[in-house]
Amino acid sequence: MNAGGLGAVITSASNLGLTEIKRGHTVQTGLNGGTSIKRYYDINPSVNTGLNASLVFKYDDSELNEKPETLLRLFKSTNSGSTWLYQTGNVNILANEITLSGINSFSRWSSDSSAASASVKMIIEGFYNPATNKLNMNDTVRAYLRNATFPFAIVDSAKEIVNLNTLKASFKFVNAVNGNYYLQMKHRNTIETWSNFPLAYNVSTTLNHDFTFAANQAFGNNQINVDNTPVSFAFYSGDINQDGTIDASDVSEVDNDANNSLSGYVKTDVTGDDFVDAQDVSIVDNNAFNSVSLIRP
Ligand SMILES: [Ca+2]
Ligand SMILES: [Ca+2]
Ligand SMILES: [Ca+2]
Ligand SMILES: [Ca+2]
Repeated sequence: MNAGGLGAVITSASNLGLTEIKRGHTVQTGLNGGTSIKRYYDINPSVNTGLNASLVFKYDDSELNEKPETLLRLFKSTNSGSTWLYQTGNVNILANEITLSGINSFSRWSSDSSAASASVKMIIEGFYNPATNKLNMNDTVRAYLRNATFPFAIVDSAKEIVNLNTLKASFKFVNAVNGNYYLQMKHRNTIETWSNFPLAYNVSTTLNHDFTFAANQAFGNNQINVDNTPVSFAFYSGDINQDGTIDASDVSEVDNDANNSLSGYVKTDVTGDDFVDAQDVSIVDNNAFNSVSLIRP
């Protein structure tokens, strides 16, 4: 049901009865401490319990209110916007819609991405251009929150894009409670890298960690100096098979792909130019020569 084409599409096996949907464009406040995009819906079904419904919340790019679109999630308020509850949801930034299922009741719904759980600044060695201080491409990175004590169990994880200009990725964690956690970072062809210490994490604020300004921002100082203006350190590139060490087996994979002039989005492209050649081999070779390996608590 997309009543009146308003852009709140509800599907439910239950009969919601007569349902009133109103769309508003006033920015809502207090969503996990932040503000909303410029759209909300008041959804009031006659029957409003045990619905097990799904909602497709549509929006327009002009309504983003400067929120990073990939982090949009749904929030609901049962008191007309005084307080808000986080509801998760999956955003499709091309279709401009956020989808959530398993909804048992409706009320006022809106969306916010201001609640970044962690903003992490990092450099991927091979992708970095010291002349421009930028990465050669945006790429996917994964962040994990891990317990501060042995066996350092994974508490939460999130996947995001590191921006080639800002060198930052903003992650949204949904499971972790307040506490101190190691931040563990993974990328398709770098050595897994951990934060120097367990970091204080609070669900209502954004954890900021900058790996780049000193080697010792990473556990075991496990970073390489890639620039002196500004002084910058990066995650080591070249763990192609992601086994925690850069060695002859990684070199051999890159070597093979370089011989075949492989192109496109491939893990053996450690420079991020979508091409595998001698430049990629040289970086991996160098790190293999230095026996670069994962260092973790
Ligand atoms: Ca969009
Ligand atoms: Ca520079
Ligand atoms: Ca390896
Ligand atoms: Ca390359």
